[in-house]
Formats: sequence, C-alpha cells, structure tokens
Amino acid sequence: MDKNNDGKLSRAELLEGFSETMGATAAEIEVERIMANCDTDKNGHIDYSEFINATIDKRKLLSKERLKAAFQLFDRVSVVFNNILRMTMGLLMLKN
Ligand SMILES: [Ca+2]
Ligand SMILES: [Ca+2]
Repeated sequence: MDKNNDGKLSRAELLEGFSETMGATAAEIEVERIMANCDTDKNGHIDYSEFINATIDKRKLLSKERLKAAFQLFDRVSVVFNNILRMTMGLLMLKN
C-alpha cells in the first residue's frame, strides 16, 4: 500500500488501497476514520510512530473486542502495520 516506499501512508495511498477491496464511498469513509484516529500531527501522512501511538494510547480505553476490530481494520492497511499490531496485542494479552 505504501506505493512510493517512504515509510508513510498518505491519504491517497490509503484510498487507493481500500478502493481495491471495497466501493469508493466505503473506502472514503474508512480512510477518513483512519486519518482522524491516527494522523495526530495532521500532516496527511500516517507514519509508524503515529500508528504505534494510536495503538498504545487507546489500549486502556479499548476492550479486547474493539481492539480486535481495530486489528481487523489495520489488517487490511498493511502487512507491516499488521505485524506491529500483532506484537502489541500479544503483549496486551499477556498483561491481561
Ligand atoms: Ca507512502
Ligand atoms: Ca502524520
């Protein structure tokens, strides 16, 4: 999904990726949600630290079910992000 391999996901890259698996309108909604939740400095890109911060900030608020839903969402975003989230979830499961 990271088409230009700069280690960040732009809004356009996300939209392009999601458009391959769902309708344009649904893709737009998904991307808006991801940008709103993860792009904390609002520069239009999601980088690794923002992704990790979003995951860690929410771990106290999210139930395991919601975490699982977030996991499924990001499962479609990127294999790399997916692996990071798997590790994070593994740590959370151990703590709980
Ligand atoms: Ca990129
Ligand atoms: Ca950003």
